[in-house]
Amino acid sequence: MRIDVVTIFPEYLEPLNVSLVGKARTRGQLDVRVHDLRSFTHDKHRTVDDTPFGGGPGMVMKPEPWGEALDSVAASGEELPTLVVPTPSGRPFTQELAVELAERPWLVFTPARYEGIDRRVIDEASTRMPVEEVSIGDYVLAGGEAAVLVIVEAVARLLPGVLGNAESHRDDSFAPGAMADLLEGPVYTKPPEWRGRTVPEVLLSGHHGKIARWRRDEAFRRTAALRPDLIERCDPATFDKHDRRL
Ligand code: 6GU
Repeated sequence: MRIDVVTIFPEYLEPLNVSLVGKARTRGQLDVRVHDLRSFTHDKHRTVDDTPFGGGPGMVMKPEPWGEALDSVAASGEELPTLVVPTPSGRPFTQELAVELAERPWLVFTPARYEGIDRRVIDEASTRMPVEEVSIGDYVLAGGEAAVLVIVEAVARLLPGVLGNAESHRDDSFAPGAMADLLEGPVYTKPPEWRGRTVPEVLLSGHHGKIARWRRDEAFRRTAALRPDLIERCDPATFDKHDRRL
């Protein structure tokens, strides 16, 4: 997969060199290119913002640098990229959207600062390429760069061969399957006793059926306590008799 990011803070994207995403890049599974929006300005001060028409607080990002940046980046590949516009007024970012984005060959991110980008940039881009405006949650960030890091990490780990163990995302909270829509329960490793605290017996029993049942119960209990909305949203047919007793 190819990922381009256009930003006024290229250094904010440095974490893309680290850990899972960094490794995917050095392995050639991910081609990440970060561009400085200011390199698409032509004035001495490399201006990217201006006062909003209609008044109001803050500044709005000017259309011209974004237009040039998107023309240049979009023309640099074989196919059409999907434009991902991080904004608190976007479509909520979920595992489902992460899976959708992971299926695209090429994503271009346009994280904004200030009060956002002149609307015409997104409107004009959508005449030429698919556009997803995406929010990572109901809170306001000072800029979209942190959202890009979140989205890229969630997408990259879904790419074929990026996670060490292909089974690793099977039981993820929010992954489809038997644990669908349940939060993951607790996990344990050695030693079996630590500071007087022991690992639940069943996990040491080697009884795979009982272990699966226990994990599902823990997931169910945790979800009911922390995210009752996820249980409400479930198809009742996904619950068995044992769940109903919890
Ligand atoms: Cl994607 N951007 C900004 N600036 N704030 C956000 C967001 C994105 N998602 C939630 N809050």
